[in-house]
Amino acid sequence: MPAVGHRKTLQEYLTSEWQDKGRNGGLGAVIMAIADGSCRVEHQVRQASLADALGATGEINVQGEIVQRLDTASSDIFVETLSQSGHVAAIGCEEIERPVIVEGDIADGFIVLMDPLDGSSNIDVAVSIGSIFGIWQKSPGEIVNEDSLLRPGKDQVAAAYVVYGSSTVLVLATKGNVCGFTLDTESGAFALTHPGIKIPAECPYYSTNEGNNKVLDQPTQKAITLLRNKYSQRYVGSLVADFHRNLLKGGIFAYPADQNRKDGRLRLMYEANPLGFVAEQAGGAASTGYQRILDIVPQELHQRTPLILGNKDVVEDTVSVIKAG
Ligand code: P6P
Repeated sequence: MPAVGHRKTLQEYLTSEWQDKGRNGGLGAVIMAIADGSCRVEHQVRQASLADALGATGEINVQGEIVQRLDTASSDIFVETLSQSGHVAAIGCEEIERPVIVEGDIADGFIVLMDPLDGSSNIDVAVSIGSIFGIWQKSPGEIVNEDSLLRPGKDQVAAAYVVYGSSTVLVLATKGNVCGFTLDTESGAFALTHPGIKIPAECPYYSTNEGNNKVLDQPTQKAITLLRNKYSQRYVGSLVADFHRNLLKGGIFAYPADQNRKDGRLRLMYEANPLGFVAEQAGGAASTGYQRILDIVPQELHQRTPLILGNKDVVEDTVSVIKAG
C-alpha cells in the first residue's frame, strides 16, 4: 500500500519508473540506501538537543572546520547504508580525508561522493540543514582507487540531496528528470510530492553572504549589486536550504571566490557537482563565474570552487558581468 494516501512511495517509484523500464536495480538500491540513511539522520537531527548530541566533538576535519557530533554520526550512518547496499564500490565524504573503498567485487558498482550533513553551523539553532550526494558509475572491471573518484560532474548518472527543514524532502535527479519525495515520519517512507521539478522562469530571490561583499573583486561586486537591485535577498546559510527554495520558487545562489577564499568556500565534488547536476536537469545552470561547474576536471577530493547556481538566465547574466570585468 502507498505510504501516504494516493502517493507513490520512493520504492514504488523506483520500481515502476526505473526497474520496470529496464534500468538496472543497482542505482535504485543506492538511492534507497540514501533514503534509509536520511531517515536515521533525520531522527538524530530532530532529537539532538534532547539526546545531548549537539555541539562539537573537539576534532577538526580535513576542511579545517570544527566537527559537530552530528557530522560524524551522519557520516557513519551513510557510509554504513551505502556500503551495505551491495552496489557501492567507493565513497568520498567531506568528513573523511581518504576515500572509503568498499570490499568485495561489486560488478555494477557506483561511486558516491557526499556531504553527509551540510550546514553544520545551523545545527545548534534548529535551522534547516541537508545531505548532498553525487553518484557516478564505475567502468565495468574497473578496480576503484582514489583516482576513480576524480571525475567531472557531467559524468554523474544521478544526484540527490535531502533537506531537513519544516519537512524532510529528498530530491532525486537523473538525466532529464528531477523529483521530490517527502518523508512520512509515521511510516518512515518517502512519498512522491514533487514530480517533474523545473526551476521557474521567474527569479524572485538571490542568495549570497552580503558580509563578504567588501572582499569581492570589482567585477563580482558589480554582479552582486545588479542582483541586489533586482531581487529579494534570502540567505539561510545552509546551501541545501537556499538551493531547495531557489529550485522550487526560482532564484540564484552565489558563493564567489574572494580575497580570503581564492578558490571559493564550497566543495566541488560533493556540493557544487551534485547540486549543479540537479540544477541543470531542472533547466537551471551552475558556474564558477568563468566555467560550467560540471566541466571541471577535479584534481583532489576536497577541492573548493566558486559557485553560482540556479535560474539559467540569471546565472548566465551574472557570469557575463563577471567575465566582462
Ligand atoms: P558562510 C555551511 O557551513 C556551508 O558550507 C553551506 O551550507 C553554506 O552555504 C555556507 O557554508 C555558508 O557560508 O560563509 O555564509 O557562513
